[in-house]
Amino acid sequence: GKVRAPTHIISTISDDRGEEPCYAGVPMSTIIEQGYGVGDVISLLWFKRSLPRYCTQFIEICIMLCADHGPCVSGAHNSIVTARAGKDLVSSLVSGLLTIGPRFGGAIDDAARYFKDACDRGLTPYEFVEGMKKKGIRVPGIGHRIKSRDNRDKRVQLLQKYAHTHFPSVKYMEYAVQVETYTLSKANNLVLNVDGAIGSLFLDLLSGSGMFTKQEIDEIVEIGYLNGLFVLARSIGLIGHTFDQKRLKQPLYRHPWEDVLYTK
Ligand code: Q5B
Repeated sequence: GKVRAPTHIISTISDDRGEEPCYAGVPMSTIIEQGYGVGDVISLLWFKRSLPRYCTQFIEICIMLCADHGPCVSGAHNSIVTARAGKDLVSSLVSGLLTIGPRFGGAIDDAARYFKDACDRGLTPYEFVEGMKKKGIRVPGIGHRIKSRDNRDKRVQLLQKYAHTHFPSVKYMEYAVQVETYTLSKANNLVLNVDGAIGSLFLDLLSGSGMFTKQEIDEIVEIGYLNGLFVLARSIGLIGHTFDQKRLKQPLYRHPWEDVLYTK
């Protein structure tokens, strides 16, 4: 019989060996001719399946809403400083990307993990938030530096409005809103932020679409796919900031002495 040489890599998402590349078995000509969008491509390459249009549109909305949030946020600041140090596009981009983490943009997976666990276990917002406090963990997806009860994040409102109109269920998002109601009773800026909105709504997408088994949802949440949405989206803005600095021929950045507290 045939002897199969051992392979060093297993790959299940794409194949470039035939006449045309395929994403999760779908040929490139179908993707282009059938008018697939970026949301469809993400569905194929990340989730290995075609998702209904309302889901792929939700993914695209997340990408558009998170593409940039001005020059002052951690990621853009790093990219700007790096570009002004004369570094290339990739260096400026990754310097910004490396700030994405538990405090900035990278709280989506943990928000999904904690909201899912708390909601599935039937914890009241009080039990959940106070339990987190006892463990010394800030609730991922809650809190913002500039957004507050009186200055709501429009992105969160847009995501919620879309889900209310198109999702069959918004159980997890409603739980996150109940958590927000409780945290807002503690401090004005403890709003449901964009990470928390995406984390909770993606749980609703996964469980309400009927496209994923319970086991698959648990695996997605455990592995942590969702910060990928912010990383992908914000790359668009970070690249923009890099080009902007180069176009403006900005000099080397040096932080002003007056803005540093020198102390012993
Ligand atoms: N406290 C975001 O903190 C921030 C609490 C909390 C319980 C919380 C903080 C936080 C969880 C991580 C998260 C995503 C660091 C944020 C994003 C994208 C972005 C960014 C942009 C974009 C802000 C003051 C008091 C303290 C704290 C308590 C704060 N957060 N308690 N749960 N979650 N959130 N990140 O304002 O008693 O005085 O010690 O870590 O979801 O990144 O636009 O900038 O698109 O680019 O600096 O929108 O909330 O507040 O650290 O001075 O805390 O509130 O324990 O209490 P702040 P702090 P106490 S969206």
